[in-house]
Amino acid sequence: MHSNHPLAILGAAPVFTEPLHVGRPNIGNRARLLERINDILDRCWLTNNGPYVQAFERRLQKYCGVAEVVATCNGTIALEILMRAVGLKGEVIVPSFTFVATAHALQWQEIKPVFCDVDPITHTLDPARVEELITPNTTGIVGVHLWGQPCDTDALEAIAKRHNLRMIYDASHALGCTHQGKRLGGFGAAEVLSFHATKVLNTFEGGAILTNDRALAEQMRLMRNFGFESKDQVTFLGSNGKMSEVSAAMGLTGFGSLDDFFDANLRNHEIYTDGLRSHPGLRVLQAPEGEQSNHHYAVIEVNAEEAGLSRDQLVQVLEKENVLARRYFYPGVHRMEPYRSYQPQAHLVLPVTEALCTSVMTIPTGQGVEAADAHSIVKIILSALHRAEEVAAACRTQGEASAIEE
Ligand code: T4K
Repeated sequence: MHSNHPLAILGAAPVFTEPLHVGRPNIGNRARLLERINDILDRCWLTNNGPYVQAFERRLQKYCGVAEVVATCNGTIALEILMRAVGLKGEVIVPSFTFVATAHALQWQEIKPVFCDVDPITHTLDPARVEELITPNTTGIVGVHLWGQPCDTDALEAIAKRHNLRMIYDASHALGCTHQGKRLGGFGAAEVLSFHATKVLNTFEGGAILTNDRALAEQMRLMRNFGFESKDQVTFLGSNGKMSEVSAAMGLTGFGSLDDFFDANLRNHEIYTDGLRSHPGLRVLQAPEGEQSNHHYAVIEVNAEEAGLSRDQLVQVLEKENVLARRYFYPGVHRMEPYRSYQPQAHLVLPVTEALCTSVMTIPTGQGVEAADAHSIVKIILSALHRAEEVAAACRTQGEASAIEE
């Protein structure tokens, strides 16, 4: 059946007439959102720790089971504020297999990100490699729960304790994911979430810092608002990291549909897993046994030799069908500027990261992807692999043609 499925890369019409995105925003109950926005306009209170931001913080605090939540205008500023508040300086150990913001938040404050390799199964920091990178200048470790996969918190926190380092997490992908039976958010000194439009729950732009340390939260609240302790009184170096009321209204509205978002992701994840698992050379990333996941990223590892086509060729095939698969997080942060220039040798200690950067793709999921769409995506991938030689030749000629057009 799959072998007969026509393919756009071989000249057929694309399966999808409209592009199917990775990261299409989940929109909750629109009427409820507009009601909230009207209320905000009626109150004429648009930002600066208004009632919607406070309600969103309370909602998040309860949901994640943490003592304190500091909502922010995005995840990157949340990381910057947290890194400064816990006193990171000098060198900080961080994965390179992450979105560039994790490292930029350090470098922006002239802290050197020291790139560490990840575990090939979970794609999170490999504790055995972390310890090798500690120097007298190291002040902390930033773990990333990539794709919502929890870091090995026990091992990382033991290392941090042994070497007197601060341990924080970038949990941007991880809302609703559990670790050791608890929702992520309360591990280490603090954790950061992102509510960017592309995240499972979005506030248009937004983020939050979650912690059980009340004094740290107090300090970060000041830092989020220019350091204002009270009117006219600035007691701290601060920035502007405030979340707006409209963003918080979007977040509260999203919370009302969070289970629907999770259900759509889970359904798509199961279709991808069932459809692709038996093909050699393909691995659909799975959440840890017994834990909950938001399944917000459908992550496929492609072993080109076993599968018959490379990750890049499959991305090309899918793009032709209007399925905009992404090569997250290619080429690896260590191969992006300024890190590539500052640390040209970084790749030498990152063999797993380097391999993942050429083998991982994410395919569309979320509420915008129906079950039938997910089944079609499976069929496209399997058909392409079935006709690998023909497809590889078409990828080559079409790749060359588009290079000439550019
Ligand atoms: N740490 C980690 C581990 C992160 O993944 C991120 C963000 C951060 C920190 C920083 O958090 P924030 O400061 O962003 O809160 C996207 C997002 O912009 C970024 O937030 C996210 N990670 C990253 C994984 O993905 P791009 O460069 O891929 O975005 P873009 O514009 O290509 O959009 C992705 C897809 O989504 C496109 O196919 C179009 C679609 N899309 C996008 C937007 C914004 C829509 O359909 N509608 C939209 O409104 O980075």
